[in-house]
Amino acid sequence: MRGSAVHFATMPDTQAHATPAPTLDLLIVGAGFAGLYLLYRARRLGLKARVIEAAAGVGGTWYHNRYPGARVDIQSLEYSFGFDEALQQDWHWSERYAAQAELLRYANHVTDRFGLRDGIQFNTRLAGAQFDEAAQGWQAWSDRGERWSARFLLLAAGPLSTPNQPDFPGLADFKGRVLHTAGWPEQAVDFNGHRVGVIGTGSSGVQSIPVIAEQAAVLTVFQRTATYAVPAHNGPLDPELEAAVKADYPGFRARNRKMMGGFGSMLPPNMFPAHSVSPEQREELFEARWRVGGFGLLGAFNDLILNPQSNELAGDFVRRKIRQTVHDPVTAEALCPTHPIGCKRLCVDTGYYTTFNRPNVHLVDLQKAPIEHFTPQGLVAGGVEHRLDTLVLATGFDAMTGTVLRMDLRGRGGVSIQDKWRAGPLNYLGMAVAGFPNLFNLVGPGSTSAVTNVIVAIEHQVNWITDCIADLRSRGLRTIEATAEAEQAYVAHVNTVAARTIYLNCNSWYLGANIAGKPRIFMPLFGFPAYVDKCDDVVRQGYEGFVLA
Ligand code: NA7
Repeated sequence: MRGSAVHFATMPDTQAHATPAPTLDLLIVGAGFAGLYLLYRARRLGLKARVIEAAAGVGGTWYHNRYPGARVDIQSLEYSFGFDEALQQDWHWSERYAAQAELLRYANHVTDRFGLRDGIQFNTRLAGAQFDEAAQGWQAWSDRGERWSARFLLLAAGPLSTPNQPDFPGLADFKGRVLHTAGWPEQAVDFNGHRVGVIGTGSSGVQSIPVIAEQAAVLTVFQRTATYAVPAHNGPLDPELEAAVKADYPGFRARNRKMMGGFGSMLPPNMFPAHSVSPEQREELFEARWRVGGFGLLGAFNDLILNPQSNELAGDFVRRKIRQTVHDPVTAEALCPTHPIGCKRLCVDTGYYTTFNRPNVHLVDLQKAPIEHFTPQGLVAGGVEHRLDTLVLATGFDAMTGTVLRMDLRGRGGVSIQDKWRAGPLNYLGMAVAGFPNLFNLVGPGSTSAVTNVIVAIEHQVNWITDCIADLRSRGLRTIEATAEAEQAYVAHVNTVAARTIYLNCNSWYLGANIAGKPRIFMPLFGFPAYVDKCDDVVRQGYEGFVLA
């Protein structure tokens, strides 16, 4: 057991002398898929749990990202819960890639099917929490001053939940409507007759641009980095495929868990490198995967993410597709990305490149014409004023750490998470933080979340964490805390794995490179099966790397 002297500098006064045992076993922050499954699991284990959620409803990312065209980029038969056989048999996805509204219906269905709603307090944002040495638990408070005490604090606030709002000069003077894809209004937005500008060409831009273009009088796309998009070939879910998967859903889930990204067993990667076949065969293999659509293109060969030369062949294949699709050669060239494919998350699109053949759509290459400032009527880029009625910021997120770093979290000795993570998000197993006992951060830095099927990652982490808590309880133990040594070694491991890939060779949100001043460090762990093995091994070794007390 560690020392107990602590000064609760930021905790509300009434709690400074609180020492009784925590009233909750678990305080869960967030009612997205991770928070919902945590609550389900906690209740099955007889743990007293409460979820607090900043939004007015469940669904997390699918609650907030209601922009036109928003849909999942992993097939819905895969991007869905596998923990309950009846749920996965009963639920029917209407499309191969479900749209946001259907995903939100699914989140609500799961909530009500398992009677979870009464365990969730909506419109409540966690403001801060302090580890209470005397009570061996967490004292937490909301932005409205409500308070909770819990043995464990489980952060399920999402890796992509704090929108990136770039500070463009003069934006406050702009008189038109400003929308962010990650905070879209609930009511449908009408673009008819509008001059619309979209800044950002990641997944959110790539999905929304074709839909907005159909309505807007003029759409101007402001692109800082050209993106790779592969076709989704979305459509109604094939009933034969659905029946085949449902005939052995547990087997299908198990096969997916063996895949690097926790999905993709329907089209496994070819187990030979790109240079082992002739150029003609290579082209055929890329073509075959392009026809299927989705992330499978990156599995055309087993070294596309590892070998820059092989990666370049895949990038070149997509660039040729872009040049074949986009009629205007100048626009086509500007749309051709130059960074390694897959280094930033690949976009899965419906009609993105063809949208640039529409007469009402214009591309502004910000590399050549940077945004200078906003005016009341629009924005000036490269000396040219673009008049806009509506501006859509598709500028992404302060990913993986942004939401946690906006909380006033204090561990042992009042050390803040901001100090702890100043040089980057130290963590062990992508869940625990030394000096912050009984705190688990889900699908955050060090987890495989961002480079896997996040629902598979969530189910694994929730199972691991709740099993751990049940185990501690059965042994009469109150705290679990990662050691600083385990944490250092783990973060080094995450970066060693990344260094073997092409993931360090671009400015992605995986590296925090999209946010000025954020430490450049690769945050997700690549490789789901090895991560599962590592987590299992830690348990087998008696929670190696943790101190239990
Ligand atoms: P992303 O993928 O981070 O994309 C954000 C886009 O916004 C990207 O093109 C950025 O360019 C651009 N951006 C960001 N800041 C600026 C500024 N200041 N000026 C111009 N352009 C800017 O976010 P998404 O919401 O599209 O997708 C996030 C994830 O959600 C996605 O990966 C899927 O997992 C689902 P950059 O590339 O940084 O030059």
